[in-house]
Amino acid sequence: MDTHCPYCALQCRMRLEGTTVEAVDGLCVKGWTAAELLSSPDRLTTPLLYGRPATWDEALGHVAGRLAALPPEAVAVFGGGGLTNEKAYSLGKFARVALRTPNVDYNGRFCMSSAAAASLRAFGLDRGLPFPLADLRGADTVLLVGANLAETMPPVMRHLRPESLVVVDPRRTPTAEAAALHLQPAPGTDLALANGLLHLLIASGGVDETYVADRTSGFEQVRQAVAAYWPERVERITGVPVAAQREAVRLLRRSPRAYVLTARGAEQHSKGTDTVLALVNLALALGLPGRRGSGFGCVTGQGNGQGGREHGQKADQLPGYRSIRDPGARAHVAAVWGVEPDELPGPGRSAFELLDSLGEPGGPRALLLFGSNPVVSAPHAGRVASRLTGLDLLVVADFVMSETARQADVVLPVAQWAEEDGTTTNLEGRVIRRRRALTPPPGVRTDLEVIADLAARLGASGFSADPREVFAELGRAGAGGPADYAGISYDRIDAEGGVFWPCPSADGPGSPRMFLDGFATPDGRARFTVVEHRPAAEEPDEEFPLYFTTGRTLRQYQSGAQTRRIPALHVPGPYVELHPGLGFAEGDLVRVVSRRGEVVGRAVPTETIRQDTVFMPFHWPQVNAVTNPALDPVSRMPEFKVCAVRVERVAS
Ligand SMILES: Nc1nc2c(c(=O)[nH]1)N[C@H]1C(S)=C(S)[C@@H](COP(=O)(O)OP(=O)(O)OC[C@H]3O[C@@H](n4cnc5c(=O)[nH]c(N)nc54)[C@H](O)[C@@H]3O)O[C@H]1N2
Ligand SMILES: Nc1nc2c(c(=O)[nH]1)N[C@H]1C(S)=C(S)[C@@H](COP(=O)(O)OP(=O)(O)OC[C@H]3O[C@@H](n4cnc5c(=O)[nH]c(N)nc54)[C@H](O)[C@@H]3O)O[C@H]1N2
Ligand SMILES: [Mo]
Repeated sequence: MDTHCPYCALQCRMRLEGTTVEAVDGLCVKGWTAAELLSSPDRLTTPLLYGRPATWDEALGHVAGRLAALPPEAVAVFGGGGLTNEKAYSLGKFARVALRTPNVDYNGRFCMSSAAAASLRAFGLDRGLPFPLADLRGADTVLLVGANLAETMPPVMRHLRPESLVVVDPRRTPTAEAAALHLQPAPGTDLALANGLLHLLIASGGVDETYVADRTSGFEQVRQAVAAYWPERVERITGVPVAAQREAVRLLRRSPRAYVLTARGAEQHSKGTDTVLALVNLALALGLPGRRGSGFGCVTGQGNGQGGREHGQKADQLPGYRSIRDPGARAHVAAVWGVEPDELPGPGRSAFELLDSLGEPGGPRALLLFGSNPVVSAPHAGRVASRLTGLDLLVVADFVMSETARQADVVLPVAQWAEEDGTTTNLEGRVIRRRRALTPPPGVRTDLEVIADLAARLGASGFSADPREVFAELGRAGAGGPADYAGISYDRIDAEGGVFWPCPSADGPGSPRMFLDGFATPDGRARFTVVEHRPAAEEPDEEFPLYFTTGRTLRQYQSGAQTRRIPALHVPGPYVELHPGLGFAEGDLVRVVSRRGEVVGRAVPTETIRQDTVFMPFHWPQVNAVTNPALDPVSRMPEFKVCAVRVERVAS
């Protein structure tokens, strides 16, 4: 059976023979071992009600009874970017129609919201990569800002020619190691660096003036603003030497075909949206977006990180990537759902704000959680864990006992990727099929079955558990919106090997390359935006003298709920990458302390990191005890990538 890997947004094709994985075109070690969790002894197969095994009828009856007794605003739903399009759509509809609550958001807020906000502002539309991934192969230069693709999406590396790569990362990662040029700024200073590169580009006469005049607006103000980012000042802010700044601009200037790409290193900041906009400014001045063979893009993260942000599991969104504030969108979607537009709730709280309000006065008293493990992955996780204990009812649907499921009153055992049908939308905007290769173990239900059953118990009709039916409905609900799937069907995906959205008509083509004839803004022009450097919400000081930044390592995935259970992926952790100059030895146990919490880990001294910065992959509990939930004002993205810490030796 041909399907796709359950992990990241690359969604590599794979073939399953029983539970044996065969690669179709190259997989990383996580993909090779993905099927091991299908038959793991850790697998949940029975609903749990306050810790004891229960029947589905008991468990769902209990949940429905408790939910029905609460006012709508007292109930919240939290989803995930790993859920299929069908699940993301059903979950948003369930919140608005069956529960009538505005309180629905998802972990994508932690992932790609800053990039999405910036793309919407600059291009009028957000599709992570507005071009096929394989286009990167033809590039003369790719500026990769805050992305460690050699570990987070290894198969992408075959599309990136080393001599074309310029990597911006506070660590000399395997990706930076493979690059022609590595710029190593202090965490939280990419915005100043981007403004500085634009300053140098302008000074060297490298702006594509024809493109700027024909296809953009707002350049004059940006030209004036970046005049203040002369290279010596940028070196003082970022630590990137003037010569390296000049070299980056030289490489970009002499490249007929170039790309600027961002990922979480640039985006997970309280100024993430502005940082992405600064990089968009640079790309626009070079004339890259919307030109064949060049472009700007954000490398989306989760398995359905793209589709997960389009179908209405976001607090401010209806299906088709429409705003829940837009009266036209409300009327259209309400008609598909068979309700009155006034019955649809308005926008709700963003992910961290939602989690932080749980059990608080005026906040929700019940939470339904599908596809996320926030006890490990949310910022200031200690506070989130204690908010969960203040709830009257916590319901978690998962296939393993995650750290969050452990705190739940009701745990619902659901099917895994290889046991269900559905679609995901990969990082290039290509809608693809996830196919059922195996029957779920007895006692296990699909997420769609759980949602449909609960909706029926709450008296709401029109919730199907059949993925094909849900996909067709999703196409109708999103028709006419920016992410238009109306012309896509399962059969068409099979016939064409995936279809790129927007695809409004069954007879018309999909859209692999966007913006070639114009941007999605009202005047068809891309917008420059004036953005200024500002410090991180928390900068190092005497008490907490080091930058703390977080991210990923090759063999573990996200909160680790899945990959920590696969023996072949074992990584001894948590661990702390730090510079040998700090005086710790390999294997020392160290405590990383911030104003919010602390975590103990194994020291891994390495020359590849800046001396003022320590790094931890976040795949283990407690790492997020340390991080800062300062939010970006536009995207509400938390500042996972920078806060201030001190590091102490733990007496062994
Ligand atoms: N192995 C593995 N692969 C994954 C995942 C996983 O958990 N494990 N998760 C998937 C998901 S959901 C996502 S979102 C993607 C994420 O993919 P990436 O964005 O590539 O991953 P991260 O490691 O979070 O961050 C990338 C780099 O940002 C750097 N960084 C930290 N602070 C800054 C800064 O201020 N500026 C700059 N320029 N860089 C900084 C870090 O050193 C790190 O090397 O990966 C996907 N793939
Ligand atoms: N410090 C720090 N924290 C971070 C980040 C960082 O860089 N640094 N990155 C952030 C980012 S980019 C992300 S995406 C988040 C991710 O963090 P989480 O939202 O916690 O994501 P996962 O660990 O993938 O959690 C998914 C959970 O749902 C289960 N699951 C998987 N698929 C399904 C499904 O189809 N249905 C159901 N019901 N359950 C399913 C899994 O078993 C697992 O328990 O973490 C964020 N947290
Ligand atoms: Mo992510």
